[in-house]
Amino acid sequence: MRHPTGSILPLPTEQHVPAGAPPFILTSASRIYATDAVASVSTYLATILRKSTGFSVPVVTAEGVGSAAGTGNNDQSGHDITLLLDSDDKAEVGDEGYVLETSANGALITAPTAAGLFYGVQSLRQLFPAELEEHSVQSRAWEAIATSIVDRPRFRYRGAMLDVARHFFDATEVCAFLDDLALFKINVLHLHLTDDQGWRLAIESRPELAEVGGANEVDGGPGGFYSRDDFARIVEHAAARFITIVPEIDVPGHTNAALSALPELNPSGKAAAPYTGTEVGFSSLDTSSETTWAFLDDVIREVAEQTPGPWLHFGGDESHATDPADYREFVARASRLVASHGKIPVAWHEAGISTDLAPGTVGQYWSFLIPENDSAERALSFVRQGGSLILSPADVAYLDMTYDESSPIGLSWAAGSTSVQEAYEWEPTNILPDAASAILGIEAPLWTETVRSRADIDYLVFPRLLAVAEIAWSVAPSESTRRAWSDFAARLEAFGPRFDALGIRPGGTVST
Ligand code: TNX
Repeated sequence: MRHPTGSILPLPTEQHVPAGAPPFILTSASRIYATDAVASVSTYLATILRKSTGFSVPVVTAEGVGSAAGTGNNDQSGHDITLLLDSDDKAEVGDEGYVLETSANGALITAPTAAGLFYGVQSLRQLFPAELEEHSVQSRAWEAIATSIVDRPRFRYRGAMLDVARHFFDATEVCAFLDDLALFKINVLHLHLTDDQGWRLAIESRPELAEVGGANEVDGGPGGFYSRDDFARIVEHAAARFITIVPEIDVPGHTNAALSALPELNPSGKAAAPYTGTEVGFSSLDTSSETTWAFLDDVIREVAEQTPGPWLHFGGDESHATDPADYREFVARASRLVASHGKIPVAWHEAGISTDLAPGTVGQYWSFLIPENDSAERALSFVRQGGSLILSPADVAYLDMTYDESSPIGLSWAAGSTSVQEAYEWEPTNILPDAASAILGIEAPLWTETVRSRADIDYLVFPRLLAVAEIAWSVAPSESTRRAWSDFAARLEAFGPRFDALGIRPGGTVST
C-alpha cells in the first residue's frame, strides 16, 4: 500500500472513503461554526488553518449551530466547518471520541465533549495537504478528501514522558513538545522533574531546591528550573490541548539534587556534592528522619497545588541505596502523603513490593515485554491494592533507546536498540495477562541522559511516538486488519511531508 490518501495516525476506529465523492474545499470564504462552549477548540482550529492558508477563517458562535453539515442552517456553505457538541454520540464514541464527516457539503465534527471535538480536529488536520502545517502562508488549493470517520480511544491514559532533570528543557520547549503530542491524540505528559542531576520546579517553602539543585545537568551544563509561572504556563498550554500534566518528584532514590541543595536532608548535616554523571541508584533520602518527611510534605503539597490533573508521581525506581525494609515502609508512607494532598499516587513498579500502599495507587511498569525478575509480581501488587497500571515496557516503549547501531544518540540497555517496527508491534494485554483489565493506559518515556536539544528530542521521539500513540488510541490488532505494521508503515511514509512542514526531523527509517 503506497501513499494512501485520507490516512490518519493513529488509525481511526472506523473510516469510510466513498469512491469518487468530491472533496471538502477550504476557501477564503470558509468559516468555523461552533458554540461558545467549545470556543477553545474552535479558536485552536482557526489558528492552525489561518497560519498556512492565509484565510481569515472567522469563528461564528451562533447558538443552535446547524445540526448537519451543509443543510443551510445559519447560512452555512459547503466550505464551512461545524463543531457540534452532541451528547447522543456518547454511547457510540464515549467521553473522548468523535464523528467526522467531510464532503462537498462541508466538514462536520460531532462529539459528546470538547475533548472529542479536539481529537476530531486532529484528524481533520491530517486530511488536508501537508503544507497545512507550514508556519507561513502557502499558495495552493486546500482540499480534504471526502470521508466519514467514527473514532474513539482504546485506552484512557495515552502518555509521553519527558525527563527534564538529566537535561533541562524550558517552558517554551515543553510547550512546543505539547503542540506535537496533541497531533497524535496523546493526552498525558509526565514530567520527570527531579533526579540526581537536577531539581526543576521552584518550591516556595524551600527555594534552595530549585535555585541550588536546579543549577546543573548531565555533563555540567547550566540546567535551570520552572518558576511557578513557568509551570502554570505549561499546565495551561497542556490543558488547552486536552493534555494532563503528571508531575514526578522521584523519591527516595534519584535524590542527589535535593541532597545537594538542602544540607539538613543528609545525616551528616552537610550538603552532597552536585552530580553531573549518568549513574543511577547511588542516592537516597534518609527515610527514618522526620526532617525528610517535613521536606516531602512541603514539596508534595506545593506540587499538588499547582497540578489540576488527578495524578502525582512519586517515583520509587532504582532505590538501590535505600535499605529494602526502609524502602517498603517509605513508599507506603509516601503514597499516603500524596493521597492526603488530594492526588492519586503513581509510582514505578518497584513500589509494588509494599502491600500497604494508599488504595488505588497506580503502578508504572517499566520492565520488558517478558517481565524480568519479580517485576510482574510487583506490578500485580498495585492491582491487588485497588490500583491500575500504566505500561511502559522498556524494550519497546522507551524513546531514549537507539534505533540501531548508527543512531548518534540514545542508550541501548533495554534489550538493545528499538526499531520503529519493534515500537509498533506489541500488544499491551499480553504483558501481564492477569492484569489486562487493569490497564489504565500506556506511556512512552524519553529519558534525557543523551538528549541535549529540541532536535535531539525530535530525533528519538519521532516517529516512534506515533507507534505508541496508535497502540494507545486504536483498536487491538485482532479487531482490524489495518492495525498492522504494513498499513502503519504506509501511513507513516505518507506522513513524511507533514514532519517536514512541522519542522520535525524524525530519526528512525521505515522500510515497507
Ligand atoms: C532507567 S526506567 C531509569 C532512569 C534512566 C533510564 C535510562 C526508570 C524508572 N529509571 O533513571 O534514565 O533507565 O533509560
